[in-house]
Amino acid sequence: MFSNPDLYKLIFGRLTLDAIPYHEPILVVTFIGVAIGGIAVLGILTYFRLWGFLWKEWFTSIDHKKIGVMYIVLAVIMLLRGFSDALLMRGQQAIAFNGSDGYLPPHHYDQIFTAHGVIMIFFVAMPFVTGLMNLVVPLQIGARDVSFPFLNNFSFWMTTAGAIVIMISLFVGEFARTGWLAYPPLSGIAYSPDVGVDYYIWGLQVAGIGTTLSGINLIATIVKMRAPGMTFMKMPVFTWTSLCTNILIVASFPILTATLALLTLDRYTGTNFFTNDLGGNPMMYVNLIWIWGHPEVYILVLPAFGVFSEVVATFSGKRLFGYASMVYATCVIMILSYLVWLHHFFTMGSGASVNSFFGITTMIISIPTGAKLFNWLFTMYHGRIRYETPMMWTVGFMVTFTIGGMTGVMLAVPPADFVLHNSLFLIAHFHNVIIGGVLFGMFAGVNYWFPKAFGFKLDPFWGKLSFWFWQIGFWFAFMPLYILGLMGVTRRVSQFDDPSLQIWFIIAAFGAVLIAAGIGCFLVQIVVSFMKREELRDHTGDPWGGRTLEWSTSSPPPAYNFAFTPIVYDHDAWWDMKNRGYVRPTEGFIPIHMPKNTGTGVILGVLSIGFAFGMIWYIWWLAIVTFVAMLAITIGHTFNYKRDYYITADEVVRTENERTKQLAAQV
Ligand SMILES: [Cu+2]
Repeated sequence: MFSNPDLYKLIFGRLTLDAIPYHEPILVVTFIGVAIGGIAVLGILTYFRLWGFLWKEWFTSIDHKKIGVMYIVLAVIMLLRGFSDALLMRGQQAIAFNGSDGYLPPHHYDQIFTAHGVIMIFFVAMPFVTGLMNLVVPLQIGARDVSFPFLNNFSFWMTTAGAIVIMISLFVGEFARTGWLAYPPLSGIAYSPDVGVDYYIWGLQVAGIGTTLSGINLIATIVKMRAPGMTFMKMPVFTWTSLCTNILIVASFPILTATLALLTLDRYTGTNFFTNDLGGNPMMYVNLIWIWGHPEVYILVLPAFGVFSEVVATFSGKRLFGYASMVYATCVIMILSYLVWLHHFFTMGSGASVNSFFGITTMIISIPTGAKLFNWLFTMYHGRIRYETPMMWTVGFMVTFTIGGMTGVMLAVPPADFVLHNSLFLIAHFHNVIIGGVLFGMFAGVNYWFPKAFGFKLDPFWGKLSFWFWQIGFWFAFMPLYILGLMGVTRRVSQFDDPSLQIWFIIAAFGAVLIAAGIGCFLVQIVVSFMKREELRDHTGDPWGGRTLEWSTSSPPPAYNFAFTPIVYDHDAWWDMKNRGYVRPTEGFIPIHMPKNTGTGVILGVLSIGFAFGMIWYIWWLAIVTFVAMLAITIGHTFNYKRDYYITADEVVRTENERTKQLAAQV
């Protein structure tokens, strides 16, 4: 069979043993590490017979709270991968001087910075944001779940499937060497004939389906499932930022899907959308990808802004200052984020008029962002501030993000950008706003809502230690890059000739090690908190003295969230209920209609990995079989009518009485 190349090709496409990178020592060591770790985890799950529990209670769950937690688990796992890439890059740049090649040859280094960008944006920041929105929004608006619970489970598994496709490229074949946005013509078949860019395309297309569908789901939820009385201007700020974020997702992710589809046609069928010749136009790709790309950065940071608004009001013990202006600022940022994309390539030569338009729109964004910052500061002003871990991350954000914002305004000035474009100054800037904004926001949100999801707080000692390592590590890691960028050092270079630059890269590498310690402390925080959960347990459901509806439920909330849908009179609905002397109902409970868990989402996720793998390696039979199977299962799922059940009134009574007892015990 193997002697017949045609038959071999028919079965295995372009997959050969050469695809296994056994000649790359770093990858071999990584593989052994991942294999041992994987076997250990599988062994523990099997030994403690946890598979059934995981399948029934988590993998097949259509409960928004559990799906939210699973998104965040995915984000943390991918953070470890994405950050190990960062450490590899920092290490390489710190030692590759004076003729030394370091330990990463250029073709490997290029894959690492490409994978780092792709993973951190699509498989760390996006799942983190989607996870928090899933966990919190239905509770904040007084809903039982999102509008389409099954679709929610399916969206999660498509995102996870995309992450797995990207991870497979580590050990079978190789990843793209194009940078995280795969600009053509480098990403075209002429310059990237191997599988790397195809891994990139199919990993993102699969995950993109999940993202777009969860965007639609959350918009429908926020618009249609608010508790009575919760008009738009009575929605919590986190829900507002989530609404704007999901509008941006639904408005921009289809552009990414279409752009990658055109690149796919160029690579698979020889069309010329983005080629150098035959009428192709690579700059059209660059425009399209940034028409998605810039809204994307606001898709990531708006929910973080929402987290900070909730945290600042709670830990200052004051009503959020300027609620209405906070809402308007969010909407203005949402709209403006669509009008600035060209600042990513002022150097394209589009002329002064076009550049100044995009320069000005970019600078204008700092106004609503500044308004938010002042609203947070005015909320803290004369507040009784409690520096719990979420508040530490929030104040750290205010300092870090503001500086990142200021360097953004510098880059928005076209003449300045002509000098700084694609330099390490730009690298420092976007890490400044993404780490200082998005990541700090996610850590603040996890520390703030963890007790709601699990019933106990996260350990504050390790939480604060993690915060300080991140905060200090960030400045050591990125301030040198600002300086190197001003000195004209370009991004994406794996070796340097000028020895005077080395000290800055060494300081930056030291910063990366401090951040690694911050991540380590976060993992220890999680483990220690589970071990000390009785000590950290919160029986009130409202450990921080919260203001919004999610704090009115028990922790964790029952599967149905609310036995009775609350009536809302204020955007601080729970605070208002507490002030009105809210009394928990103890009778009149009725059966609650609930959707059933289902394995269809997991199965479709697994099949989409098979489909992507078939497309990447030209194993056409595999792509066809999995595609047909996905269609059949989806259609079959729609005919499965036994997809719901009722929680009996007795069960509701039992759960609610348990809670009433807990609360009584607190008084
Ligand atoms: Cu931008």
